[in-house]
Amino acid sequence: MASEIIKKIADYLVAAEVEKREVVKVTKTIKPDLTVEEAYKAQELLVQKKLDEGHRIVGPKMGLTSRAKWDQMGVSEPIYGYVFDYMLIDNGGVLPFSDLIHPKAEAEIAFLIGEDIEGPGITGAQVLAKTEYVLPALEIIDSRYENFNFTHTDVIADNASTSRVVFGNTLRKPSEFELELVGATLSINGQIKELGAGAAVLGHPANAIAVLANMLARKGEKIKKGEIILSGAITSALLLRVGDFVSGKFDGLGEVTFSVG
Ligand code: 0L1
Ligand code: MG
Repeated sequence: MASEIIKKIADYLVAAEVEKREVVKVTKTIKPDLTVEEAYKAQELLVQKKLDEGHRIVGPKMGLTSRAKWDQMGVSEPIYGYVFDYMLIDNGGVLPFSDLIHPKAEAEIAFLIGEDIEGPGITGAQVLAKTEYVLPALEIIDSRYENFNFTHTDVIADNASTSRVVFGNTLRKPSEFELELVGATLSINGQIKELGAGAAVLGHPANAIAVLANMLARKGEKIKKGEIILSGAITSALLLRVGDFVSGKFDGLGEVTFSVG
């Protein structure tokens, strides 16, 4: 049973998303000593609220999957959140800026899961064996906190800044690739602004999905067949502005684009 304060945190963050306004971080306002366990409990309540409203989970997503982000945040573990159906934007479509607060885009490889994956002890190789397809994606993160100013536990409670996702149209078998070597560029208005390779994500994007399976196992949950899971950012996130045309190009996986309207 969640405590009143955990419910208050979930309500605070849902309201910020719905009202499209940034808020001061939870650890400065509601609970300075928010633990990782409490933060995931608040995230669970937030997720349940969305399910109760009739939204459907597309899949979990991984965040903070690069060493650079860990060093920046002073942590050594990735985090997860959930992508919902209302967050999807068609490849080539328009992201209405007025729906969000201060969106940023990052390039990621997504995994379409072919069989349930149940931790603990899952490895990247096991994830690859149970992955039906991989596909390119652009994630749009939109922290509900002012100036993206948060701690590790704040961002967990805020559903890992999850906001919108554009999936590419090319589905490929993971066996066709060395995913750690897949290069990606992230361009705005035709200019490459960021680039990287799959290895930026815990050495191999499948490792991030393995970590997710092992984290979910701690609460008796598993990755489910049919889920499409973002494995974490290959590039840094770029702040978006109205009028931007955003393109992510992935070696062998194709291009994903959207415009900011
Ligand atoms: O998807 C992500 O890696 C975002 C994790 C949260 C950190 C951020 O909002 O920058
Ligand atoms: Mg991400």
